[in-house]
Amino acid sequence: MRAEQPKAVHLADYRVPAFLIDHVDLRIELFEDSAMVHSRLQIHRNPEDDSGARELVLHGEDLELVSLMLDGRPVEGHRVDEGSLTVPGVPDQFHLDITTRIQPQNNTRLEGLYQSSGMFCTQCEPEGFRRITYFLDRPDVMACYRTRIEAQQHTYPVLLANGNPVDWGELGDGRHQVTWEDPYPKPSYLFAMVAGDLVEKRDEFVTGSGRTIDLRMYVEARNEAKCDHALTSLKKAMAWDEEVYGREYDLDIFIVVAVDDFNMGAMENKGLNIFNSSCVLASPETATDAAYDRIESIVAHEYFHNWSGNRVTCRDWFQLSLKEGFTVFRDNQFSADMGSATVQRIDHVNMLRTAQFAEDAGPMAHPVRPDSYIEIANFYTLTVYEKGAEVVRMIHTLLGPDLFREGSDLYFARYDGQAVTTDDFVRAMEDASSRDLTQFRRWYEQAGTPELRVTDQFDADSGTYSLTIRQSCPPTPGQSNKKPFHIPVRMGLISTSGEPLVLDSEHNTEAVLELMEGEHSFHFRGLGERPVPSLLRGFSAPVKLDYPWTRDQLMFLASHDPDGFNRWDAGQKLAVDVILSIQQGLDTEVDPRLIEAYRTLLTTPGLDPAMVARMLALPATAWLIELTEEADVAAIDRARHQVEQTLSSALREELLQVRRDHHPDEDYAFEPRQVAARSLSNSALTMLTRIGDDQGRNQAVTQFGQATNMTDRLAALKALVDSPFDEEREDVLARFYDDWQHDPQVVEQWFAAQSGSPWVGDVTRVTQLLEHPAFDWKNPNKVRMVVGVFAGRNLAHFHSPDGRGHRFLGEQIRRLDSFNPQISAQLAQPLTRWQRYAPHLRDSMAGVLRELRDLPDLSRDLYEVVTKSLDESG
Ligand code: B3K
Ligand code: ZN
Repeated sequence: MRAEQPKAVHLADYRVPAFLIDHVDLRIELFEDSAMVHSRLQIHRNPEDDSGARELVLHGEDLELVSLMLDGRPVEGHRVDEGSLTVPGVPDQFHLDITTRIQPQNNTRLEGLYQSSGMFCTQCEPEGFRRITYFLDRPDVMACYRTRIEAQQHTYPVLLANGNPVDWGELGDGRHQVTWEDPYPKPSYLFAMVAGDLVEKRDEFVTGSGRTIDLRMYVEARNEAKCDHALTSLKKAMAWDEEVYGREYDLDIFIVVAVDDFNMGAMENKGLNIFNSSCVLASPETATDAAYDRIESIVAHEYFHNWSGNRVTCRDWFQLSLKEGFTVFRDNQFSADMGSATVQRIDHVNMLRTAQFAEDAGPMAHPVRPDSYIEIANFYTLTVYEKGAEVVRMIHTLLGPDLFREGSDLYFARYDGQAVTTDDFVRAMEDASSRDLTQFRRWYEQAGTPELRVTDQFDADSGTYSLTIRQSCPPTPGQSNKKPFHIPVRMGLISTSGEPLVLDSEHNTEAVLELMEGEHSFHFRGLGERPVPSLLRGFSAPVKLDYPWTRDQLMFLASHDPDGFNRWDAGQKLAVDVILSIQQGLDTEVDPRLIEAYRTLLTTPGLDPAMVARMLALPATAWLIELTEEADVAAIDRARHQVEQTLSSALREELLQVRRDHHPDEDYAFEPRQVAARSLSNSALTMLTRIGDDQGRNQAVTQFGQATNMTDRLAALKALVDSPFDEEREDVLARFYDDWQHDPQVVEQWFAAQSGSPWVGDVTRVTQLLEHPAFDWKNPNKVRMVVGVFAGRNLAHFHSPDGRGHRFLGEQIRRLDSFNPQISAQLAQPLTRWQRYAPHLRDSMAGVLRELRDLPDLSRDLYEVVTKSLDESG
């Protein structure tokens, strides 16, 4: 057990800062064994603070204080504690000169300034700047930065920081300097610098007002051919943000840097976005369609932060969703506009429902705007990001696109250059639309996924159809009673012949019902027959919806609902029902209606192949677990497997036909038509190899050998790995590694193909992967691809009844916690929902959590996850 229990920080304790910093002048000297950071701060007392503080308290962690001067004179009586530097008796306005020594070379936490593949880079959000120098490291302290970087010219020819370069030159001794100035005030978490031997790729973008922006990407020389897609995505995002939100870029230069060792996907530092290599580098030979898609949306996400996050930022970290929820919503809208909006929505909701709902029902559940935290790094969660985005989407649904745009214009105009709250965002939306969102604010305050129970009645005499909707929300930690939410339910009614029915006197066939109370009834008149309801179209609210559709009705909706998302959802509901009925012993065979529904899907001409591929995919095991009490993972997995095998065998001919009809043999392009065809064709291939089909095997082997792009090559590899063809499996795995061992992003995929494999990814195989020469404990991507994928996606092996999978994860978390606590805390996430599982799994998961809790040197990050999961932190 840790000697000292870390303390929680509470939103209710927020106070304005006692001091503000107007200007920061940094001189950073980089050496091989350390870095010297000279910081000159221009500080004044905050007129809004009434605490009368006489001391200045700056944040700082793991710093060596070398010198401290106030207005040019050495400071006396200052105190250095763990986490802070206190300067007593300061005047109302002064300069502070601070020199600290840090050791980026030994920084394994990857927070602050660190080294990755021989280059220096930074990650300051949320609290990394305090690991570079002493500072008021909180987002409501916004300053203008001038940054001078000095280093050996030969080893570090490229020196970058935020803003525009204003001065550069040689310093003697083979050293040089570049000075950057950022004219926009920003919080310290947006500070960034990079130094390295990098190649530059240039492009440009002309803004709506006619300014030419210099776009630059800096990567290691070996990655030079992998920059085009990110630059293209960036230009699309810049044009889109002007068109849809009226937001133009504000500096003359926009820089993107790729770094191999990075704790998350990317970071929106002002003018200098830093990316995890796997989220920015792509070429057709090395990256899949899924990676192209992810890169496009992450590049856009980070770019969009320039307004939603940087120009208008968060007052404190409880407001994180102010920038993240809004920016995820914006990148979702962008992706929808770049390809198929329905497919994009399906993929997004699938993830939300599987993973965010689980978080919201577990011991770490927290509101979109949390009330307290022990370690803020643990709150970059699906709730803050994805549910936060759904909350913004609901505002968009309630206001409609035009008023929403007026609201966002008002928000940016009113709060430009300020650090504000989610409440300010909602107020701007209210003021622009004259709508009252008082009750709607509960979405930010109450955790948990609301549940809607829907019943209906049809009165044939009057032709009136009535829907009654009751809402409730289960208790979550610290919140036992929930008040009703304001919920928009988009819906329609369909006649038995498949026609959309008119709902009102204005002849609308779709409506948004607004729920405000615990129970509501809605009446639709003038109907000749009982309709089939299509509810929660496009997933208009992040809720669970319960309506007793029959299997026949679901089949009907899967082919007739005018809403594409609901067609997919009806198919999923049908498949869930079939799988869980088998698992619970209510059925022994697969319902032939499911097979026929799939056959129709595969043989109906003119359907979007991407949509067909989504509809063919059975509900994920994780989602089935979510829908089951006391989940017996092995039993769920067996039932799912039975359904998968039955469908694939029954549809063999149709699947082979799909392979003939849908495989593009033109040069690779990342464009919706080709992506859709590849996704359907490769889904068919996987289904064929899973049942041990010889033709499937031959096609997979040929495709593996002849593919000219990574989408097809990796699909063939995975199809063979997850198949009964032992010989081919090991052969293609060995060949793939031989061919691609020089490319870390491809090797990551090779690891994941095994650690995530339901066929071979058991603890023995995953342990071997950890010992593989290409595995590197210090590289978060490798750790995530082996340990994270095993525990997060390979559920049958992770939850093996003997508890080996759980113990394996515990060991790796323990090992990682000593040098990268953000990653160890992230990896612990699959253990947190132990209470949902069958008793034997529950005990073994809780056992691992207890062992972690009892470690003497547990990090604060992991401490919070483990104690909250065991419900002990109070
Ligand atoms: N804002 C960063 C996330 C930082 C996470 C720090 N642990 C990336 C993003 O959401 O755009
Ligand atoms: Zn973000």
